[in-house]
Amino acid sequence: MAELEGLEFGKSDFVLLDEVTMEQFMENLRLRFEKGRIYTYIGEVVVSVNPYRQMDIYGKDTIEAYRGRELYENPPHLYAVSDAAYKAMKRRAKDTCIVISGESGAGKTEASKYIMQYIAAITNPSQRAEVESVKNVLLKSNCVLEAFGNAKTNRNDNSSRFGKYMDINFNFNGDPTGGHINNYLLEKSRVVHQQEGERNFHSFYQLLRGGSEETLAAFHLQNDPAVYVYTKEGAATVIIINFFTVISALEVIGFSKEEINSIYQILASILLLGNLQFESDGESVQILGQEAVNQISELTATEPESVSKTLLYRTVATGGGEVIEKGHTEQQACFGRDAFAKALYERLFGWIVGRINTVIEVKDYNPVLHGKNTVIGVLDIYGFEIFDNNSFEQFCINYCNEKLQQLFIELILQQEQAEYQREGITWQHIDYFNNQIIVDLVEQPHKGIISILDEACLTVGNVTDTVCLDSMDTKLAQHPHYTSRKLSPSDKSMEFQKHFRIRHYAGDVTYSVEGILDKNKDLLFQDFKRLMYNSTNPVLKEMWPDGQLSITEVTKRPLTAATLFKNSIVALVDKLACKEPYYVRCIKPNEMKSPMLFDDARCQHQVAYLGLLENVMVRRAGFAYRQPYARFLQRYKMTCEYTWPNHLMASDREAVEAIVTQHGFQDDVAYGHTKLFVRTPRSLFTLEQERAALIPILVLFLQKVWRGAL
Ligand code: AD9
Ligand code: MG
Repeated sequence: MAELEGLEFGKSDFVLLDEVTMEQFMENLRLRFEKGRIYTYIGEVVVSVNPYRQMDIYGKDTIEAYRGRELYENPPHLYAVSDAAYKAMKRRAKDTCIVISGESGAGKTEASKYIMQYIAAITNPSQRAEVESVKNVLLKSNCVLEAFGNAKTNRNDNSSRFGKYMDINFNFNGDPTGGHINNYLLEKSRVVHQQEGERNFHSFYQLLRGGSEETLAAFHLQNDPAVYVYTKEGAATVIIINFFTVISALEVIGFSKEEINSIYQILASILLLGNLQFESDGESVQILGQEAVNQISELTATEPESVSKTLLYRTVATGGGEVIEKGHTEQQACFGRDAFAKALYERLFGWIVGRINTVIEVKDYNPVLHGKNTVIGVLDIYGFEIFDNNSFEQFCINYCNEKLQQLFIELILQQEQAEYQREGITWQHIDYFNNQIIVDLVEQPHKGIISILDEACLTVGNVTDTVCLDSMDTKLAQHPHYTSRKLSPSDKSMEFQKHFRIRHYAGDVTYSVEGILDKNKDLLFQDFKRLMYNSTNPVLKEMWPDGQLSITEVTKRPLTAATLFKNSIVALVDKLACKEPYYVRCIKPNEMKSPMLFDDARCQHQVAYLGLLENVMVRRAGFAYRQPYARFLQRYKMTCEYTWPNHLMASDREAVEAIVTQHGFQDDVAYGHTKLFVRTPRSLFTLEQERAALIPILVLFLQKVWRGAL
C-alpha cells in the first residue's frame, strides 16, 4: 500500500491511479524508478524496472521483513510475491508458478535468482542436511546453466540464450525435496556464428581465458579466443567470469571428474572443428590440416580416420534399399562441420540439464507417509525479440511470447472470474485484445506458418526459402496479422521476396526467410551421430543414443525444429495452466544499461505490449481491492465509532458494513461470502488517509496511557 512508503514515492499499486491512462501509468512508473522504487504492483502482479545497479534490498533483513507477511504489509517486492506463492503452496497445498516475462535485459534471470534465494532462505529452519543439499544444488545449477546457456549479446552482457522452467518440489513441511529443470530451444546457431559485437556462450571464454596452461595443453588449445573462428568475434570483449567457480559448482552438484573433463573435451573439440578448412580439387574434397583431426579424434575418443570420413562423406540409402557413400562438396562439408559443432553443443547442454535433474529429482517420496508433494514452478524464458535481422530463432521466441501472453490473459481473467464466482459476485466482462488470432496464425494445423514451413521441409525436391514464402503469401494473404513485400508492394521496409511480417501483440516484426528451411530441418547427417555413438568415452556415447540407428532405420520424416519447439511450448503452457500463477513483468528502462536513464518511449512501448494498462483495467473493472472481512476490520476499525476498539455486531461482515456506510461508499462495494470487494481504489484511499491521520493521535493517546497521564 502506498502509505507504507509515502506518496512522494508514487503509488505502489497501479490500481490506485486516479485514472488509468498511459500518461498516469508512465508518470508513476518513472517517479518510482527515479526514487529507487523498482517494484510496483498491479494487484498481485509485480512490475519490475531493471535498476542497473546493486540495490540494498535483497539482504537478510529484507527477507525477514517479508517472511510470512501479506502482500500489502510491505512495499512491493519480488519477495512478497515469492512468499505469496509459497504460502499458497504451503497453506492450501496448491501448485503455484511464478512467470517472469519481459524483453532481453529487462531483469528476468536476476529476478528468478532472487526468487530462488528467497525460497531457499525461508525454508528448512531446522537445517536438515538432505534439504540443505537439495537447496544447494538448485542454487548452484544457476551458475552452471548460465555458463553454458548465456552469452553476451548487444542487448545484455549476460543474456540467457535458452528458456528455463524450474519446478521446485516441497514436502508437507514446506521444505524443498527436489526439483526438475526444463530447457527450451537453446540458440545453438550462436556456437558457429555471432552478430557483430556479440559473443559465443560464456563457457568457451571461461575455458580459454580461465583454464591453466596445463589444462589448455591437454585440450590442444591456446588461451586466445581470437585464434578460433567460433570465438573470435567476441574475443576482445572482457567479461569477468570465473572458470573455477563453474568447475566447483559442477563438483557440488555431483558431476564426476571424468564427466567434467568430458564436458571440456567437447568444448575443445568444437573450437578445433570450427577452425577446420576444406579444399576441393574439382573432383574430391580434402580437409586442410591432419593434426587438428587427430586432436579432435583424441578428445572425442574416436578414430582419426572415422572423423575425417564423417566430415567428407555421408551414407545414403538409395530407393532400392542399397547403402552408398557419397562425397561432400566443399559447401556440404562446411555445412556438416557447423551442424556437427552446433549439435555437439546442444547435446552437451541437454545432457548437463539432464544430469542436474537426476541429482535433484525427488527420491523415495511416499505420498502416504509424506503428504502431498507440492510444486512451485519458476519460468525465466526469453522475452519478445525485435532485432535488425530477425530469423527463425526470433520467430520461435516471439511465438512463445504470444503463447505466454495468451495464458496471461486467460489466467488473469479466469482468476478474477473464479474469485467472483466463489464469492457469489456477478462478473462483468471487459474487452481486451485477445491474441489467439496470432497464436493461430503461427500454429494452426495446415494453415499456420509452422505447418507451411514443415510442408516445405518435407516436400521432396528443390523447395527454396522463397518458394516457401510464396506458399505462405498464397495461404495467408487474407490474414490481418500477416503481410509480405509481395502482398504490400509499397512497403519499402521489406526486401522483395525475402521477408514476411507478423503483426505481433507486441509490435510488428519482419522476418527474413533466408536459411529458414535449413534451420527448420535442422539436418545433421546420421554419420556424425554414429561417430559419436561409437566413441569410447561413455559420457559422449550417452549423449548420442540415436547414433546406433543405421541409415535405413532412420525415420524419413523427423519432426522439424519448429514443431518440436511448438510441442514443448504447448506442454509448458499446459504445465503452467494447472498451477496458481504469479507474475513478474520486467521492464528495461533504457538501451544504455544506465541506472539513471528512464527512456519514456522505450518504457511506454514495453508497458503497451506487456498489456499492463489492460491488466490494470481488468483489475479495476472488476473490483480493484478485495480483503477478507477480518483483515479489513483489523486495519480500518479505528476509523469508525462502531468498531473501535471492538465491535459488538453479530459478524465481522456487519462490522465492515458499518465502516463502509459511515464513510459513504456503500455503492462502491460488493459483499462476498468471505471478503469485501471494493470497486474503485478512491474509496479505500479515503480510508487509508483517515487511518494515516489517526495513527499519530492514537500513538499520542497510548503514550499518555503508558505514562499514566490518563
Ligand atoms: V535475457 O532475455 O536473458 O537477454 P534478462 O534475463 O531479462 O535478459 P538479466 O536478468 O540478465 O536480464 O538482467 C540484465 C542485467 O541487468 C543483469 O546482468 C544486471 O546487471 C542488471 N540487473 C537486472 N536486474 C537487476 C536487479 N534487480 N538489481 C541489479 C539488475 N541489477
Ligand atoms: Mg535471462
